[in-house]
Amino acid sequence: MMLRLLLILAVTSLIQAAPNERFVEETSPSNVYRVVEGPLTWNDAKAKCEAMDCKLAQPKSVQANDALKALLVKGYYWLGITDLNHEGRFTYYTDDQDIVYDNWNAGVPNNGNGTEHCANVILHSTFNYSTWFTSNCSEVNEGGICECRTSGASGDPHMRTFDGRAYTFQGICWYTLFKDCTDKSRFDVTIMFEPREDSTPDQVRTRTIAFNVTVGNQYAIVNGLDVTTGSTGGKMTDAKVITIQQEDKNIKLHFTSKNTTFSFNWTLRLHALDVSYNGSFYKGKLCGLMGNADGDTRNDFQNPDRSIAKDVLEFGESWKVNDKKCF
Ligand SMILES: [Ca+2]
Ligand SMILES: [Ca+2]
Repeated sequence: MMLRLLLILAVTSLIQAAPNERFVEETSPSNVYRVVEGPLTWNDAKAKCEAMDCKLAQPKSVQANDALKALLVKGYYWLGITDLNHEGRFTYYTDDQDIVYDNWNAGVPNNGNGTEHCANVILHSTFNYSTWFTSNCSEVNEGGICECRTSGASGDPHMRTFDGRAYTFQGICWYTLFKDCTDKSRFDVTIMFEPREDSTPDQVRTRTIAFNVTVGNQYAIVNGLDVTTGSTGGKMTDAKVITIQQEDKNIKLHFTSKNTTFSFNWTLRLHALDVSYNGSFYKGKLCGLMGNADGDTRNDFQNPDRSIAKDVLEFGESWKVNDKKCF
């Protein structure tokens, strides 16, 4: 019993530790790379990624590969690329498609002594380079790199809750993306959707154009690439200030409440807002379009009164912010 409890604790802390991660903005919804530390065989690494509803990484561009390399400390980390199915022809393990990008080290892949069928990426400690190699899949590496879809709003807009439930919702104007649903609500995040030009009377399509973060008496409104921050003059809370970094057409925003850090990555080009958090206090205590973050996808469509909505439309519309004007 004790051992079992310890094991559960160990697994929980692994998840909550939110391993170092890096967003990849080339896809919509965006991917995020996360390192799982080993020692791990290729199958171990694959299983660890899949347990987080992710897959072993399949970088398909220089940018993606750079994002992944930036996470490495030192050593070999598994990738989701293999020639197990057909010697010499490397494919993505999830769909067996030929790889479209590679960063092989010179002379690789060469199948080593005839047993090297799984790709890994190394950060060389002495020479400070990182390229791809192959190994025997049952060897242990320092870890693996997982590729995960992020939560948030993107594209049409496609929504993905904190617990990983994906859905499409076509609301117009402001909605509660998520908020602190405890009695002492410390923050809320709202998001604005507008109709896209390619909408027809029969089918409205929308996109995300702005979001608003309010933490205690501080707020930040991000509208396209315009950022407005200020104070509502209300009471101070224990929540820390909102921090914002702007890089080209991309805005990163963070805030911390109750030892939990919420991170936003806004990519204007894709109209994609990715959200993640690190910390355990808000498990099951959030509400809004991103669900309650209790780890269970089935109860994510809750209305503000906590009843389960009968469909996506009812759920989405129940989170409309009625006292807020559209731009
Ligand atoms: Ca091989
Ligand atoms: Ca849930």
